[in-house]
Amino acid sequence: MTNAYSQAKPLFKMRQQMAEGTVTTPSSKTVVPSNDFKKTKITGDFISEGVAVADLNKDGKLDIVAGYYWFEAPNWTRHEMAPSRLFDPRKEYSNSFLNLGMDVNQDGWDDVVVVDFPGLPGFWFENPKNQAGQWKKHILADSVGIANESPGFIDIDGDGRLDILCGDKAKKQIVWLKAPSKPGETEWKRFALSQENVPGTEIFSHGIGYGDVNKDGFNDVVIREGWFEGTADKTSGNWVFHPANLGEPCSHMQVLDVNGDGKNDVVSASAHALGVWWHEQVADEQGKIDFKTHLMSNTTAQTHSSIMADLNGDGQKDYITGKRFLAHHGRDPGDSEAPILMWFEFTPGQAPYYKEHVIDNDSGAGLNIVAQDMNGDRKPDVVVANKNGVYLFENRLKR
Ligand SMILES: [Ca+2]
Ligand SMILES: [Ca+2]
Ligand SMILES: [Ca+2]
Ligand SMILES: [Ca+2]
Repeated sequence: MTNAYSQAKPLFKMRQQMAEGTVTTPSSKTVVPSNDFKKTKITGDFISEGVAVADLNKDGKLDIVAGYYWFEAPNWTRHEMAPSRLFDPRKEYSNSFLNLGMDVNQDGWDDVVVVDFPGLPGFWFENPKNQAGQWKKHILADSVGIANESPGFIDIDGDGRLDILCGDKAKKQIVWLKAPSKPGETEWKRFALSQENVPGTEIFSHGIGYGDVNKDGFNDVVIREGWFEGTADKTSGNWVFHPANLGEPCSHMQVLDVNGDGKNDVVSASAHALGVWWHEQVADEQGKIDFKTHLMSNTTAQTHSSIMADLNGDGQKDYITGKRFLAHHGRDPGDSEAPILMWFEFTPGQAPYYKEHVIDNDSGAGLNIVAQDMNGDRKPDVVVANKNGVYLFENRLKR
């Protein structure tokens, strides 16, 4: 699909040399977990590579959702929303790539949004309000085939409701699916940001994000081939594309000012090869926005999801990523290595700009990660689901 694997070879070679002691670089890191997180194995079954949290039975406790299943807090009793099965992590994909918990129809009961295999329409399961039986499945807007492998759950129009930022594989357009905004509404509406036939919209595209690149007050869309300049109108379909080099195929792209120079940079992680990078915003000779890529980490490969959350309570959002365990069933470089879950602590304006911490080395991450307070201590906890199972990590970091 891409030449990501060939691009990754020099990095693997470098790490091999590091292991042999012939090369040392500052990016060489220990992979011993920090013990700052309490791990709970919800299940070792492969049921989903997406995960969500929501209070599905309205008992005041957040439950964990993974695909067609949910696990009831506090004992994580498994329930099925609709008929499904366990999948074989070495042979197949599941029917659930990314998940989101939200009250879609605003009836007071949290529902579950599921992004299916890339290119297929997403759907949501309507909460049956503690009644027995299957959850009703609703297809998301206009059967848009969600092309990008890391669509974003982002509030695009600022109405307080999370929407979905993605590529539409049919029209090859950057679009967003607006969450229903009125109680009782069930339809998600498709709005185009870019024109048709733009980069980053092919099926299996890797890398998309949202943030204000040029600091004009409007968020822009970043893809690895460049950025679409945002305007006040989120329905115009004419956001201008500016080509720029934002590195290799990647998962969710995070827009933040890493080096504290007032210009927003982009952090990305390789979806199927090796590398976590920050792309420093610079100006080229004509004064146009360009990016200079810096390697942050080569601790683990297949970092197929990321999320930002302030884990240590210092007021700065941290970057969380992990290895997509058996991403392609064991055919990728580094697949036999430990499935690591990790976070990066940013200290803008000071060197070093980031510090790497390992949360765990036998879980990894799937296609999306949840960072949310699960136990009421006001610190974000981390929840993941992938071919290795479903895991909760309770945050015990000291402030
Ligand atoms: Ca609902
Ligand atoms: Ca919204
Ligand atoms: Ca902007
Ligand atoms: Ca910067």
